[in-house]
Amino acid sequence: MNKAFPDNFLWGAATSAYQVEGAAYEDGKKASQQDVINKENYEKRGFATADIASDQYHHYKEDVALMKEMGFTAYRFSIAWSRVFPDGVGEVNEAGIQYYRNLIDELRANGIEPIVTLYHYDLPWALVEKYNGWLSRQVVDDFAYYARYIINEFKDKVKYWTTINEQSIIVQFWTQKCYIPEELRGNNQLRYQINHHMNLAHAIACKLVHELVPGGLVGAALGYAPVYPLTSKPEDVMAAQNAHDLRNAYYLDIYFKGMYTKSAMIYLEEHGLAPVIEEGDMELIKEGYSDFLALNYYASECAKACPMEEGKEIRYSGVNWSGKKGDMNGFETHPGFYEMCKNPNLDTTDWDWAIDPTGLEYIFRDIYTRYNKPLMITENGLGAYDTLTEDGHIHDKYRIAYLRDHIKAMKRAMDYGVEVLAYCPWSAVDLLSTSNGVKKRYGFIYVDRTDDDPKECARLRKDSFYWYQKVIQSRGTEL
Ligand code: BGP
Repeated sequence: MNKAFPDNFLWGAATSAYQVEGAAYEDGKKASQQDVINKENYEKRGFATADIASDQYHHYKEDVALMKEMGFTAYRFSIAWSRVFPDGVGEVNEAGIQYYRNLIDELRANGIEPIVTLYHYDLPWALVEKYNGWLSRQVVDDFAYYARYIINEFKDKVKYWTTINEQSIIVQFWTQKCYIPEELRGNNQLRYQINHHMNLAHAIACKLVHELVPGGLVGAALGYAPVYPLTSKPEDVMAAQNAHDLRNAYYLDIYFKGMYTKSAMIYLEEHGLAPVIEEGDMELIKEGYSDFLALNYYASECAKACPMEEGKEIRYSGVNWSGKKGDMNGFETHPGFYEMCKNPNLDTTDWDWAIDPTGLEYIFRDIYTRYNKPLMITENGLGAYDTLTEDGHIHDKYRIAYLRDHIKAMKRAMDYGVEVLAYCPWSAVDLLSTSNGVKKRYGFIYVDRTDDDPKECARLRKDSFYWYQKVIQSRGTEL
């Protein structure tokens, strides 16, 4: 028998607006950049669009009832900026904001704490058309306008706020997470410029929560992977340190120290990649301090030394588009600094993500020791192909095994003193993957649709649904 989790520990799961809601053009909502990007993905690769996704817009009551049945005490979701402000700024769309009022009221009526993310990749398309979205500094003011409205609207109903989802992943996979015009895609400095604009937006949102929400708590939701050295050779260990500085510390130091990690910034400056920072920016970033850090943890990473060599160039992470193990097309490389590589010690998912529960314990211990702030999990999960049996079951024992091992790892970190507020794995219901359509599934609740055919999006309980229900009921003693 495992030791019980604290009484007030929040158990739930996560989703994001464009991946789950659908109703992309309904009740006054206009396109977000994800509606456009996913339409292109559909045309190019046959993955579902975001038009219907899991249709949570029409199924939210049913979904909340299922969450309640599982015993959730929290639900982490995001607000679609373009549902509330279809043009990014200006007039509020009454029907759009009403949807979130209804959802939040429904959650609270069922004893489920809303954990709201302000921004999860889905910038209003109007702002991309107007000024290329996050590439322009103007977006910071427009985000402030949107964030102030939302935070003010829900200040009495939402205690936990996360600002921007996964800045680190946006830098790596910028054309998937942001709409970047073809002609700018060769300019890698813009990745870090976008990130700088997001740092400002994040800081503004933190300040707004502190100003407007009585007792409110705020932090970023960071996509985070520990970086292990491929071998114990000192040059590989140093490369892993370099990778950690540029991929992890570069974000954490902003959130908790209000500064850019020096080594990473010097590397970026030397390669013409550093963002332009204006007067007053760093002061603003310092003022927008975080109360906690939300972590999205799926996998660990591995790095090795990368000596400067003729013809070796800077490149960023590849993607496994096919869902066949081994199809990952390339690793991030910074000659003279580090090169990411496969960890030979770990098994992977079908999409080549290393499965590593110990990595979760490791990052919790490491981050807590460095920054001493409470942590929460806002994503963690296994993307897998599920099979719906003829009699309507989904036997996802692989998902149960993954989640069980990660919950155990989280508990070990807590037993060593790490303060953890919540566990919200990815995802509550099956949804549209950011890069692999709907056949890569994560949910406790199965959504009956395919990439080609949305059908009725009927909901079915997977085996993991019943398993998680028991975990919550027993406060983690029955895993
Ligand atoms: C995170 C994102 C989520 C999510 C998840 C799984 O990076 O915050 O939006 O989708 O990863 O990734 P994918 O959908 O690519 O499998």
